[in-house]
Amino acid sequence: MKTVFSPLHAGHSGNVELIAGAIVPAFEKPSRAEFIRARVESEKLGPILPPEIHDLAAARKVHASDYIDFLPTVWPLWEASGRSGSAIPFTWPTRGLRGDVRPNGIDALLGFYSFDGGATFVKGTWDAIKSSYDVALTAAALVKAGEPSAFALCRPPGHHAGAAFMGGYCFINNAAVAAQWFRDHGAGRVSILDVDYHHGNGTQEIFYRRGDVQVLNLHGDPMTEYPFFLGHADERGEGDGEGFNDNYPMPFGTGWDAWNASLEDACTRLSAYAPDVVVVSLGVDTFEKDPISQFKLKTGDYPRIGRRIARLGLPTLFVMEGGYAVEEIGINAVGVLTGFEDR
Ligand code: OKP
Ligand code: ZN
Repeated sequence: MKTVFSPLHAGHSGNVELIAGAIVPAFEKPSRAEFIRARVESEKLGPILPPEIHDLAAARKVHASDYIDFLPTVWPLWEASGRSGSAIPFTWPTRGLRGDVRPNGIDALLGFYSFDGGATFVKGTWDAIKSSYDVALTAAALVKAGEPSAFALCRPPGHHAGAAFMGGYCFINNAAVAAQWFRDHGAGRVSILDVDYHHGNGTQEIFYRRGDVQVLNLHGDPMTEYPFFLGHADERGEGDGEGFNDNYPMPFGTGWDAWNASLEDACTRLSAYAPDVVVVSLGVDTFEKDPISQFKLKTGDYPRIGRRIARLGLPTLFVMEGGYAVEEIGINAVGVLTGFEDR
């Protein structure tokens, strides 16, 4: 399997986040991608290719154009206002406030275009976002050209980013961009299978009213887990999208047997939908030792996930999302991919 990877992710570094009442270095950090890249090499998964550079047209097909225009301006606006450190949103237009009026100034705009304080900018962040997008599109093109599968080693991740908002370490929704790109290049139907520990609220929002992209999500129950405000089982899609969104919320402590039962059900629904291509939002924060997650999957479970996905018998694009047990995420992510290849 070919991997697409860009070293530009590394400029998105030194960010901080607010967690449990403390400001700490962000868990989403460059070493994550480096551990995965190193494991791709040591396991001889296949060649590692640089991304082709794309314009932002494909991003504008799933995101609001004004949101995409905003992202590269964040750091310049932040610096122009005399700031340093990390640019972090802190005020949101929640219930009772005006979410329909776009205000001025960097603090207002950061809040207007986010749902939490988890997507933060440093100087190299936009170049990293853009490289992650280029990685996803380049890997998608490999699958369209006939590769049975490809691995987009994206960083930063994407599945929390919605049509017009960032959050949860995510800016451009790489999996959604890729799914839309497949639709625009000959695929009649696309399925997105999101196995990250956290609900892919952005992906769900983007496709919620569409029947041409099926979205299946396995994740920690939002009653107790981030992102808290989406990801319940009764969210089944609306209008043309009714019946094409499926959520599998699971409790803290979920291990392989229960998780696998959800995967099996999702795969059954996916096969019934009979898409032309599958996009896997590949998070490995379901791992028992993940520092911010509460599932109990073990290293040996990840190849089994890959094998089950391979049994779908469909062209498959893997798009990297989360996973924070830094030492092991390379082993677990690449374990899914070698499992897919049954080796
Ligand atoms: C991204 B992905 C906020 C703390 C909450 C956010 C987790 C984002 C996970 N500062 N943590 O789905 O792995
Ligand atoms: Zn996650």
